[in-house]
Amino acid sequence: MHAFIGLGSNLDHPSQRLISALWALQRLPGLTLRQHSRLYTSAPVGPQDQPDYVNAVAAVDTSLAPHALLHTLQALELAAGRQRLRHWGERTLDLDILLIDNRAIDSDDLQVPHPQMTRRAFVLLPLLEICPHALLPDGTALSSFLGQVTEQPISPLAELDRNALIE
Ligand code: PH2
Ligand code: MG
Ligand code: MG
Repeated sequence: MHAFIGLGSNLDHPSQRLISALWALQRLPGLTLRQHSRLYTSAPVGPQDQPDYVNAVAAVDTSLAPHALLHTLQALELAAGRQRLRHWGERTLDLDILLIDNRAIDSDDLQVPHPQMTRRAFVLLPLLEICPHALLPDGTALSSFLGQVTEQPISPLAELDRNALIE
């Protein structure tokens, strides 16, 4: 199974959080980190009285079933001291499953593709950086949504080269 995972943080050294999370993904049994985007910084979507975010997207191969992958990512969020302070609010680490192969999953705790992904520059830009021709399960090119997120400012951070952490 091939999956894309969105990473985000805006608390407690966000860039370091994301780099640590990429290392943690790399070490997970049953999962291989194939690619990761650069780190991007962007203004918060949602409440504006919170710090800017750092975001990235990782491409992984995994033998974990979708819900096992979800629970594994939730365990990594908890290990990073994750607290959900408020909806769309600040967090130390957010790991979202964006795409899994060309599957559509709609269960109570897991929706794939991620329902918000086509509306968020901080997901689309890093994902398209590592996979410019990525498609939704219905065949729509993700690049076709770029025009709708141009008002969301986002810029790559210089410190981390693409795939710097791939072994
Ligand atoms: N995550 C949120 C709410 N708002 N804004 C940006 N720029 N990046 C995020 O990752 C983000 C957000 C809650 O998950
Ligand atoms: Mg999340
Ligand atoms: Mg999220």
